[in-house]
Amino acid sequence: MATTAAARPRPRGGLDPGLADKYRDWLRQMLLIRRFEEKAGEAYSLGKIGGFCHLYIGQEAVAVGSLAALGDDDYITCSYREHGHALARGISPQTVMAELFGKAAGCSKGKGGSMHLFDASLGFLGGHAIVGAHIPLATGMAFAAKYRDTSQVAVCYFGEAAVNNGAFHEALNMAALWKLPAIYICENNRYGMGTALERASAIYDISERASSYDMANEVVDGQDVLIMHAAMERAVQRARTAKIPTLLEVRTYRFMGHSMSDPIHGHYRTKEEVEGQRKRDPIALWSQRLIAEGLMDEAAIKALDKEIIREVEEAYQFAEEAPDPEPEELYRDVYAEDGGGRGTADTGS
Ligand SMILES: Cc1ncc(C[n+]2csc(CCOP(=O)(O)OP(=O)(O)O)c2C)c(N)n1
Ligand SMILES: [Mg+2]
Repeated sequence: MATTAAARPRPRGGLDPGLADKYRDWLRQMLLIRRFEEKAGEAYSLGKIGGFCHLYIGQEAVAVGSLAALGDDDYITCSYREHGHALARGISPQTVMAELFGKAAGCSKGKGGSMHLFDASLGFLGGHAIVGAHIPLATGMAFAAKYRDTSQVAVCYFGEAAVNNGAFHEALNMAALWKLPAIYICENNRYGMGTALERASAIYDISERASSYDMANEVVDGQDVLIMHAAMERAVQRARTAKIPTLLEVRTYRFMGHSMSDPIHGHYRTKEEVEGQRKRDPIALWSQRLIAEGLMDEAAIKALDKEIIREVEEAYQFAEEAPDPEPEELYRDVYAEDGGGRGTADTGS
């Protein structure tokens, strides 16, 4: 019988050489997110992007490590800081950039913008701007999967400020009670806008909140893509086979301001703190690991980076030249017109 990647024994403390391509791809994806975000930040400063724009720089290993453990049919829902998740899920840089520019070729037809990226064909069901409001939606997606008796799982990404929102508790209670295949990923980057976690939450360890619902939980180092991936594989296994939910508290850090209109540290954190955290840059950590394990060398990483910068440049050009949506587009997608598409209930009509 062939040995699966998950079952193959790994050398102690080392990476599995049989997964070298996958490991290199994680670096490619993290670099793509980083370069894309830098370009988006530049475009925002030039006035090419309207509305809000929240960068994910510093948190790349969370989206890349976790999404790599999912299957094509699974559901994903995110907060407004979701460019990285969209790219890691496979929405093209062109259509994400075009969406930020409000163009018709954007993944939400230019009507969603930075905070509402969407691609139902990939199970990517937003991009949500209201803090915590998408957590019950993910619970509903997990319920749908169980009700239809599929093996899908529903994954929900949100920030640590969302756990003080009633919707979080209602959604987790239901998921635990009904044993739903849901994975709640709290990206704890320590701040909700400019409010430190300890100023807003009565307890520091967010993972402990799962105990209220007798839910499986883990604290995960979100700067290490391999650790993130392993924790997510365990959560996916629990959801798919045992049909039980998990709360992952992922400790990470945002290197930029809350949104493009905010300074990097402001009054709520010091320059020294940000500089200290930058020493655990997930891309640098993973690059060093690949070099140490002999899976890549510096020249190969530089070449990969160059290729990605070119790819992002092309996405930018594409978005610049793409046409605006037609005015009639305003009236489309307001109400569902039929029961087609993945995840839409069969109304029997
Ligand atoms: C219900 C609600 N209240 C307030 C806001 C304003 N707001 C936008 S982002 C944010 C902070 C959220 O922080 P966190 O959940 O930790 O996510 P992060 O921005 O750190 O990724 C707030 C309060 C909102 N969008 N929705
Ligand atoms: Mg936060």
